[in-house]
Amino acid sequence: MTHTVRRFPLIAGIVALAALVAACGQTRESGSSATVDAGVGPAGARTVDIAMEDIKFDQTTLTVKTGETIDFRFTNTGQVPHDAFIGDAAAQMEHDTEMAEMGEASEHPMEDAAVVVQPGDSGELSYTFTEPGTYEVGCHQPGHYGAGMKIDVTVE
Ligand SMILES: [Cu+2]
Repeated sequence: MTHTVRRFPLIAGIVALAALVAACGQTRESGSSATVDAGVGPAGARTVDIAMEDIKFDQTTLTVKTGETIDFRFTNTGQVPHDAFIGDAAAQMEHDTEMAEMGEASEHPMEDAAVVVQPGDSGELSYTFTEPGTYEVGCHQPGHYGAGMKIDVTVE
């Protein structure tokens, strides 16, 4: 009869162990699912300093990642006004034609992707390159783009 008495603690122990294993399994699952979203974060804008000289930018190429935002900081170290217009080659040609037709006395048209910088001054232009491809930063003061005042931007 003494055997019957010993069985109860043994069964209770197995039940307690099974409950403990189940509890551990649940904790591990919820912990791993919480780490899945942790890798996604906002990408910070990159600042690129560029000097405007007579008649060129001090750098001629730039490579950016698709979706990257560049904060351009232009400093005009030359003697004449310069500007920067961002767009693909077709947009550059179209913009250059518009600027030439307006003449030297006209004001630069105010556009989102353009900034005019007077001699000794500086200007900023923030631009997000949303599509892969080739773009340009061109100066469209009369004759400047034609003289090669541009930066080739590769978006990869
Ligand atoms: Cu220029």
